[in-house]
Amino acid sequence: MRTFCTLCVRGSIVAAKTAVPDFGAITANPRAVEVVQPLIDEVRRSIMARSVTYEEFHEAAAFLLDVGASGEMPLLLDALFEAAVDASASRVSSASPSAIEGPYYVPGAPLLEAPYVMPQRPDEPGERLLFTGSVTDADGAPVPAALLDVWHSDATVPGTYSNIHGDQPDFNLRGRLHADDDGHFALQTIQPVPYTIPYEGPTGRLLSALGRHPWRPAHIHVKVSAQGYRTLTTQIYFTGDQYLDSDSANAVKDELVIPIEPAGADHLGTAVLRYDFRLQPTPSA
Ligand code: MBD
Ligand code: FE
Repeated sequence: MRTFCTLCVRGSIVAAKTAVPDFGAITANPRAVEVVQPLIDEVRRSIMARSVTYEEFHEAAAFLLDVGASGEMPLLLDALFEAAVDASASRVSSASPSAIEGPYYVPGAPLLEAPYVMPQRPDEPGERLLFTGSVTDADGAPVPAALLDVWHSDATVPGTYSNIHGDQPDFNLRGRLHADDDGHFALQTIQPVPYTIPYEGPTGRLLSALGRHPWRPAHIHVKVSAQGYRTLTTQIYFTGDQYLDSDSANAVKDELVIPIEPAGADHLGTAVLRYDFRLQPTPSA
C-alpha cells in the first residue's frame, strides 16, 4: 500500500486535484449528534458486551450489502422501524389512529367515479366486501372533499400487491375515491388475506434468525387527505385474523382491528367493513 501521502512527490507538495475542505471548520449536525451518535455508541457497547467476532462482523457487512443489492432496504426499514416512527409521530393527534404506510404504496391510483368499485380482474378471487364509513373532523362534522386513497393485496394466499409482485394488472385493487358531501363513502372491493413479506431475501432471513415468521395480518391501507387537514395514513385489520398478535411489521393497533359484518339481506349479500376516519386540522400558520 502506498496511499499515505498522495500530495507528496519526493518530498515536494504537488497541487491537489480538488480543493480539500477545511476540516477544522466542520459544524456538527446537532440532530445527528442527538440521534445517531447514541445509536453508534449502543452498537459498540453491544459488540463488546456480546463478544462479537470478526466472522460475525463480516456477516453483518455481507447482510447489509445483500439488503442493498436486493432492493429490500425500504422493506427492512418499514418492517423493523416504521411502527416506532408512526408511534412517535402520532403521539399528539386528534385524528383517528394512524398506521405505517409500508413499502407498497404507489401514487397515482385510478380516480374512481361513484358508485365506487375497486379496479379488479373479471375473475378477481376473494370474498366481496363493502368498505364503508365516513370522514369527519374531531367534532364529527363532515370534511369537505375528503379523498381516500385505498390499496390492498389480493386474496390469493399469501396476498400480493399489484405494481409490486408481477401477475396482476397495474393498479389492480388500488383506487382513489371522494367522500360525499355528508362525509360518507362506500367502496365495493374484495377482502384481502394475510400477506407474507418476502421471506427468501435478507429481510425474511433476518426475521427468521430472530425466530419471527414473515406474515402480516390481512389489512386495507388507506390515506385520507383533504385541504386544511393532515393526511392520515392508516390500515384497517380484521377481527379474528390469526396474525394480529405476531405481525412481522409490529404495526397492529387494537383500535384498527374491526369486525367484518357478515353478508346479510340489508347489504345485498356483501360483507361490510365500517370505519369512520377522523382528521386533524393542519396547524394554522
Ligand atoms: C406490507 O404490505 C406492509 O403493509 C408492510 C408494513 C410491510 C410489508 C408489506
Ligand atoms: Fe400492506
